[in-house]
Amino acid sequence: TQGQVITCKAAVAWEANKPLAIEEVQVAPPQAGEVRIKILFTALCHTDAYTWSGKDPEGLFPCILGHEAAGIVESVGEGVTEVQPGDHVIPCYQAECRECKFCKSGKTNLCGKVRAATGVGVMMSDRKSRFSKNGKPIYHFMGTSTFSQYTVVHDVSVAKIDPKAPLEKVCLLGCGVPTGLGAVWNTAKVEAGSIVAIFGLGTVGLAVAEGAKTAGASRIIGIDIDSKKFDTAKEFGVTEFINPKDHDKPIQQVIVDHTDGGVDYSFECIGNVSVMRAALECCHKGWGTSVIVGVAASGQEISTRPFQLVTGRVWKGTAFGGFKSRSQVPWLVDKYMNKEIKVDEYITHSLKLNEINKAFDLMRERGCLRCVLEV
Ligand code: NAD
Ligand code: AHE
Ligand code: ZN
Repeated sequence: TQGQVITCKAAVAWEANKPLAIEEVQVAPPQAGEVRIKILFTALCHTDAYTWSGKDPEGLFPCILGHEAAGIVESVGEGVTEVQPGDHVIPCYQAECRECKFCKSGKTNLCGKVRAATGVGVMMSDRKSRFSKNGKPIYHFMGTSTFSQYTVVHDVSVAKIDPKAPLEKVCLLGCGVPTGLGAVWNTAKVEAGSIVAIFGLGTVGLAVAEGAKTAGASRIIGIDIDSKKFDTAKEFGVTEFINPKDHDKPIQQVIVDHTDGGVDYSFECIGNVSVMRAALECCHKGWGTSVIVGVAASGQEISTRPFQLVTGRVWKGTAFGGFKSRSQVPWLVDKYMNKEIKVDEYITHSLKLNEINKAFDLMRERGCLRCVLEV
């Protein structure tokens, strides 16, 4: 198949909110600096649902969504040296070129090399898509497009991993789990003994709990409007639960009252701008730090009294938990293989690619964390 167009199945989002359609699509060979990957397993993340909803300002249709996956390199374009056909890989929506201003700064995991192209659904070299159906182009998504049996990505967006790792599990290390762990370890740098509050106990929030537990947090307060989340959350390290629906007072006040003035660190893992405000305002005066992880829709804005920051609270955000993707995803896979981090525990459902609409329905149901699709 090397050098040839591959026809394969993919779930195409033709329009916002219209059910995805399983289609035969054409996938062009990788050009210079590109890698074609046979995707074996992909999970669904709430960011896929967000873009599909039409609320993502970068959402373009028709497109092939998906960004939490694992597969095997099928072929590589000219000049690609770090991976070769047969390598087991995780596509990374956050690239790492190691050459750009961002990568060299030592201050961020964001990479500038291909971001301009991945934000508009094309490849960097010719600003064109490698996907088409009957000659009509279909946009890429987040530089990954994993809801397809084959995808083409930039070489700076591919992490080569231990071939012994089970791909049906480690696909989760493409987004949600690293995001939560890294929000604690890299972005907030939570110290032992800290009091932590987590808003939203989905996959990302539970991974924050796991990260906080390993960092030695003394109290881990989980806040969710779905009390069913509390039983599972205990297994991930949450020590106390608050359902805002059980209280008349604003949730930030409830937390401040419970913690002798506020928490050391808080994490918003929902994507709700009023909860983001509460997450900042439940932080302790003088030092409390709040990290925004959730993705909010186009047009949504955060607000608080500047006095909250004047009096020492810090507002931060994180993308992919601050992890350098190509360098650190393989390390996370090794940690999983050594049983140092959970992954299996986040997988509540497994389906086939052609059941993808059912998988999106499941995401809205209680008890669903990650659904993994066999592609
Ligand atoms: P999820 O839907 O599984 O989890 C969200 C949780 O929040 C659910 O348990 C829900 O019951 C709870 N919730 C909803 N509204 C609430 C409210 N008002 N108060 C308290 N709890 C509430 O989602 P997820 O997959 O864990 O993702 C969480 C967010 O993180 C999404 O916005 C996603 O797009 C974003 N995300 C960001 C990054 C990043 O790099 N920054 C990476 C992955 C995901
Ligand atoms: N196009 C969206 C951007 C949403 C966003 O912030 N994405 C996160 C990853 S979410 C993964 O589930 C991210 O990494 N952002 C950094 C980046 O470079 O996109 C919007 O709302 O505009
Ligand atoms: Zn995601």
